[in-house]
Amino acid sequence: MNVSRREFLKASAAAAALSMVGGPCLAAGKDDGVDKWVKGVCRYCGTGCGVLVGVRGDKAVAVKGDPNNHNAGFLCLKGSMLIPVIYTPDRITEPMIRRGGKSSPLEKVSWDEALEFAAKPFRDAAAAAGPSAVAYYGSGQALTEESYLANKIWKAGFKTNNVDGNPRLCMASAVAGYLTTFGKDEPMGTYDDIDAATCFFIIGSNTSEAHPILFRRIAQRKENSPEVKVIVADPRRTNTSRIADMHMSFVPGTDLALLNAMAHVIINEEMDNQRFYNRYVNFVDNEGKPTTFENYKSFLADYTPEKAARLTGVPAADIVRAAKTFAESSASLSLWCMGINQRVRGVWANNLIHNLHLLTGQIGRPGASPLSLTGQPNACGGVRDTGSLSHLLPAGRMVANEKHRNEMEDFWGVPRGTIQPKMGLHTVALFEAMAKGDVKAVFIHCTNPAHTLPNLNKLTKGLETAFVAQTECFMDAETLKYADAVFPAAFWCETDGVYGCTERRYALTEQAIKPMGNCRPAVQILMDFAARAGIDPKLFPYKNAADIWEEWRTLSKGSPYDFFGITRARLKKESGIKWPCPTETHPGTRLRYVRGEDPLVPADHPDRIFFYGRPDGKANVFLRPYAPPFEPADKDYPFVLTTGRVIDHWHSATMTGQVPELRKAYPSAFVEINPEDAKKLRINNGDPVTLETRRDKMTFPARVTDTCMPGLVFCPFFDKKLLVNKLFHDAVDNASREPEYKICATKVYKQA
Ligand SMILES: Nc1nc2c(c(=O)[nH]1)N[C@H]1C(S)=C(S)[C@@H](COP(=O)(O)OP(=O)(O)OC[C@H]3O[C@@H](n4cnc5c(=O)[nH]c(N)nc54)[C@H](O)[C@@H]3O)O[C@H]1N2
Ligand SMILES: Nc1nc2c(c(=O)[nH]1)N[C@H]1C(S)=C(S)[C@@H](COP(=O)(O)OP(=O)(O)OC[C@H]3O[C@@H](n4cnc5c(=O)[nH]c(N)nc54)[C@H](O)[C@@H]3O)O[C@H]1N2
Ligand code: SF4
Ligand SMILES: [Mo]
Repeated sequence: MNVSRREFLKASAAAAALSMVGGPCLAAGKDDGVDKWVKGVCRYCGTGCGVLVGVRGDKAVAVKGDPNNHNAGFLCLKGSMLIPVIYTPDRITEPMIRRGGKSSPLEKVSWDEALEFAAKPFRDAAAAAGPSAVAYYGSGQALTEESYLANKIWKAGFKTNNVDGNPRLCMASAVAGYLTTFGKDEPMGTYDDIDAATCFFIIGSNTSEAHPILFRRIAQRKENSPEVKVIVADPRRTNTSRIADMHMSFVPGTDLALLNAMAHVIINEEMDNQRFYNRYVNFVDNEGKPTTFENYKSFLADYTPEKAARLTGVPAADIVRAAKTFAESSASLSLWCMGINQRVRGVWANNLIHNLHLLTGQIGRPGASPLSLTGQPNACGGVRDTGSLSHLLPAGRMVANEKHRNEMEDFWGVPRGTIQPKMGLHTVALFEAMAKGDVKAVFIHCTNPAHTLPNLNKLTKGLETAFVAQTECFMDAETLKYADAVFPAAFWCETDGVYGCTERRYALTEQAIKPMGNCRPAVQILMDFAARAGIDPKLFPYKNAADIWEEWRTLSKGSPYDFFGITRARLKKESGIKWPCPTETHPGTRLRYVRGEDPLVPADHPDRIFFYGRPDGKANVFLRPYAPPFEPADKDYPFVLTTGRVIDHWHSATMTGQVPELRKAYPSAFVEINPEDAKKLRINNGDPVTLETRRDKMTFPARVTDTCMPGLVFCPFFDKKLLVNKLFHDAVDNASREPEYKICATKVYKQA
């Protein structure tokens, strides 16, 4: 591959322009060649765009943006090219097993044989070594009904809390950030805030490539209202910064100091909102113990803009300007994603963003909100809300809380004491336990860990050692190499279920076509598997996903996640509803925690805002110091390697890689390197460049571009021929247990 900088810029501009293509993007035929349009949600990102799937005969032939959903009919390129993904010859359509162990070939077998072959090792492991010898590893791309069901089967059926999934690699720090600051997970704002904000603070999010349709809305807001300011804080000068009034580039990991310095400026320049925080905020130290505003102020004395400038590389004047813009705008909206979450101090970074809003009162008004962007289409609805992680239970409950366990046991009709009081294994610990033989059998659903876990050379040992039952749709998935039993899952519009996106919005994807070949909906697979694994079928008396939704909706009633009013019938008619939504006539909630907006705040509550997640109704401002990343650059490994996404590929590219147009846009991984560094190392565009870390080394084609500052290199992780995750350590945040995919130290040299 040999891309010149000009060609690259041209290609990215074209991609960006294409992602703004609106209206119908038919994959085949015209509107009039379609028998019916079936309502759904895009398969890909947490933007959660509404789609209409055009069906002719028994085939899906087209997809277009739903004009009645928040995306107003627009789709990005990936979303508009979903049809060829369904019909790729790479689809898995039959169950498969490996009879002779991991090195034997996958053989096609009947459903009965595959289910029995997979269930036996789970039965045996649980009988021999106890419930903690089995596990479920799920996904923020699974449908809500699937995750809710799996969580129930494992936690109440197998009696193990070893239920985790890829949201641990993604949203765990945001979850813990909302929990520690506000007492409950999930944002208070919605996409409507974009149309009201006058300052956007985008930090650690490449919105233009990872949430293109939201980026379109932000860009439009700015174009229509020139007074709107956009601040982008990202070590890389990504496409997102092209609409920015101000781009702050810093050494990865140092943004904790940047955020504290912004708070310092806000207080010292008297731009804080004392009336707001005196009423709605508790100041707490790093351990969460009460402290005072005065202590907070003296803690911040250490974070002068000048000091922060030396650490971060952002000029002090820029830090001051960013703080002023944020504090003084009529409505400031923060948007962040993996640049903040995938860090050993990801939770702290989340808390520090919340701090800025709580200090200035930029919260609880249209346009003023800390709005964490969710990565996957159903990480919020499917995993966070249903509590399908090793420390959670449904609707904001915690495994460690006896009252919460008892509530779930009573609701599920299992004896008190069934749900284990000990948290299960988080993702990295789970794969370590599999390697040690402590977890002997794992059920993997809708995720591709052999490609996307950190420190792959180490963590794939878990997949080599444990029995792996897996649902998949595409032969391209790397994890299949380790699977002992493979269940062909119905894909996207071949089945039905609910997704919950960034803004607490639940929306239904209706079944548009029959599952291909012998594929089955995952809820069916999970129930058939569990019955054979010896789980009492009374736990899952459902005919279909709609029955599961009905149970889950009922369970939410009266909880802080109340969406009892969101029936399937409503979801069929309406294009998504935002919870809380306690009754069938409630329109859904735009501003959570706000009196007169959020139905869970009593109408006669004395205060306008009520953070009901915490007992005293107040939010926490934390004193969180700067702390360095796990593996900063040093003299032996002098560069920082960061990883992330490109607009046209979805994670491991098992889906986007099936579409020739998307594949051609990014045929292979590459390494972005600054022109200054390239010159010193005599690297030209397209030259083979080796990255060598403490784990492994690998050679990528070079892209010489000033997207990265000197000393920083970037690789996308979509390419299974160049698994960049082999280079990464697996250090995690000690509160959220989310890995630090954004920072490791590396050598960089031209391959002779
Ligand atoms: N096209 C596409 N879109 C997607 C996905 C996809 O695979 N492809 N995946 C979806 C998912 S699951 C997710 S989680 C989201 C992710 O969406 P994003 O988080 O927006 O995407 P990333 O490319 O992972 O990283 C975002 C930015 O973090 C910056 N960064 C690196 N280090 C630091 C740091 O120390 N501090 C700060 N502040 N920033 C830093 C990087 O330079 C990068 O620009 O995208 C979703 N959307
Ligand atoms: N280096 C690096 N690594 C990262 C990240 C990073 O920023 N940098 N980000 C992390 C983040 S935020 C995330 S979310 C993870 C994502 O990591 P993964 O979830 O492992 O990645 P995907 O490629 O989305 O895997 C989804 C799998 O499900 C399959 N699939 C698709 N549709 C269906 C379906 O309907 N049913 C079933 N059963 N299977 C289906 C796909 O073929 C694919 O194999 O990656 C993490 N890894
Ligand atoms: S922005 Fe996200 S949800 Fe919307 S069409 Fe693109 S990939 Fe799909
Ligand atoms: Mo993610």
